[in-house]
Amino acid sequence: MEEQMDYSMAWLSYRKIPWYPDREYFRKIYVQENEAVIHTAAKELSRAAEAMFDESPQIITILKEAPENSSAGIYLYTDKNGPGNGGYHLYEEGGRLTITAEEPSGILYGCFALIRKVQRQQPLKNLDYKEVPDNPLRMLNHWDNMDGSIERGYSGDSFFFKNQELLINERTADYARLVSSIGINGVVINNVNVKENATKLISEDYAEDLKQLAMIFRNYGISLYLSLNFAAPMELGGLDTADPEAAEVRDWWEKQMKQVYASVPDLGGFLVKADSEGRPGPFTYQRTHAQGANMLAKAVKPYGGVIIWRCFVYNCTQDWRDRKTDRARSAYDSFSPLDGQFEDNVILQIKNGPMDFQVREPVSSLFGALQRTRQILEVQIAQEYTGQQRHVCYLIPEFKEILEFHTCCTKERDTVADIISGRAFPQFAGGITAVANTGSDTNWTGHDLAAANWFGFGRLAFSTSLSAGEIAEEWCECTFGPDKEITEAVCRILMMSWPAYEKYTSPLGIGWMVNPHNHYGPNVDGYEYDRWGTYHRADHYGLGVERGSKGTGYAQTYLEANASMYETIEDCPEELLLFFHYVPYTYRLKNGKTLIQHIYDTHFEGVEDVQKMIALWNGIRERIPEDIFMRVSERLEHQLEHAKEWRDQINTYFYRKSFIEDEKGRKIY
Ligand code: GCV
Repeated sequence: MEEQMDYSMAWLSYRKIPWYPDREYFRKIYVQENEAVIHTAAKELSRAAEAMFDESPQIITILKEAPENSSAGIYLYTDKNGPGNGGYHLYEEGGRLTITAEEPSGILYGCFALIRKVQRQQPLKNLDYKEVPDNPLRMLNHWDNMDGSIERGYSGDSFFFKNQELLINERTADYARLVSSIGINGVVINNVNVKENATKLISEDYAEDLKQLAMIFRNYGISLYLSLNFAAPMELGGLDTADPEAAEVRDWWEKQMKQVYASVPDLGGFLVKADSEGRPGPFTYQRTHAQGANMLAKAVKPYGGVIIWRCFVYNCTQDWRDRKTDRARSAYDSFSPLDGQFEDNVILQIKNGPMDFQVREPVSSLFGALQRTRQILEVQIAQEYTGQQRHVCYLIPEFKEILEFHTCCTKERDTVADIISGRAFPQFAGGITAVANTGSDTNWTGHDLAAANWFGFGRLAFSTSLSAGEIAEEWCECTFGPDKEITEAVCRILMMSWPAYEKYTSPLGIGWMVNPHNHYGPNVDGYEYDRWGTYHRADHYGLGVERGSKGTGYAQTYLEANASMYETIEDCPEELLLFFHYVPYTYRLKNGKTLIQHIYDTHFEGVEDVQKMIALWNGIRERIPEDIFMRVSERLEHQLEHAKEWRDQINTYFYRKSFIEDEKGRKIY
């Protein structure tokens, strides 16, 4: 590698650009007065210019827009006719680079877009580029606990909490820089499982810290959100009920919210996991989710806050013998009857699939079923079930498929992206969130290539029409510089990684087959006789869960034509075959292979794909900083061994169940 660099700022680790013809613009930055976020933007531009070409721009305050005949430089100002909702217009004309937007946050995003172009050494002359975010809310959900641990965290400890205190330091500011650079505008800092001290985050005890944190976020256009304990009136307030219809409970929340918003007037709102996996909720009082959410929504409404209510609700004490109860149905059954009953500041947060972030799931049937309710799509970049940031698994192609899924809820504009953005039902816009994959590791994400998921999620949330390949390239060039060989190799690794992971783990949408609790590594029957509703139902003849009308009926929760498509085995997309149907091992897939042969073949192929990824990575050894090269290499080696373990356990399991030989006579144990 040509230079010693500090990579601790991920894609914002600016490298020197020895010769860049367009550096001229960066001598002067004209900034509109009185806008903190615009000043942040100018600061970011100078930081980048200093790091990349030793240019220290002069920052000049202007009253409003650029005066006629003004000199060369970069001009940042709001314009009521500019793109709104965080959008921006970035253009070059006569030696002046201008970024205008209706809102200051738009200017900030425009500056980061400009920085990305410089990092990629793209020409700026005659540039004319507009971008408006597709999703109003672009959020990260951290599952950080106040003792410093992170639920499903794979890159060190929390940088938000330690020993029951909030941590506010340089890393907080670095985090704000990183996430705003990719367009994130809302961050939930604590775990949705709100217990013990986290319940007190809304009390006076943490008011001062939250105020400080919110200020750091605010300067970067980010709103702070907290996860809430539905039973706080009891656990914190000493009441003997948390019944949402009880007057004393309502009063308690109103008082509490008044106090919280007095310290952080622009607090975005609250995320609530209720009646799920042991967390308290309205069911205890025979109230509905709508009653629970609306009560909280009324308490935050005077301050412009929102209540984000999770739909991850299911029976986690199921009997594995019971074939009627279907966890997949649960969110739909609980929430679709409540469509239209929520206050306008309630947003339902729906996991992408009906189960739980498996490598392959159908899109949740709640998307499409809900037509009078605001919705947020929840995905997970913390790789809980996709290799835990020890395997490379670039998830943006998966998120693209989810966003592009046609729910059939309207004639046009019926995709998940259309619904959450508000294009399908304009009154009911929401957004997208990801369970975050960051921690205290110097490189933020443990696996250096996992940063592509972090970056990619933000970029995709902002512009859902970007392709996974474009995002991968952008991330790669911002991180490693515009080096063709690196970009080609790394992008190939990224783009083949999700399909590879899918090949060597559980087949055709059935999911699970992991070790219980830690969710890492193969264990085909790990969840088969357990209470979690996560079964594969394999026997001597076949496997899969019958979810058509002769089974649990989950397929029928989709709108037509999707319901028929999933119902009919011949029409069901093959990657989801075992999710929707029990299928004999001898069933022939469209390519003529039997199901069992498909299982064997994909498992061998998955391992070969990891070998190819290793070869690609080794091929760029000289061009990648040594420490990054080594970190990724070690993980790839582990991934290879682990993929073999997956391959052998899965193949052996199904060979022993079916007694059917591999046509190619490979080693199965
Ligand atoms: C935060 C899964 C995870 C839990 C997580 C839960 C949720 O069950 O394994 O760790 O809890 O999802 O999304 O609430």
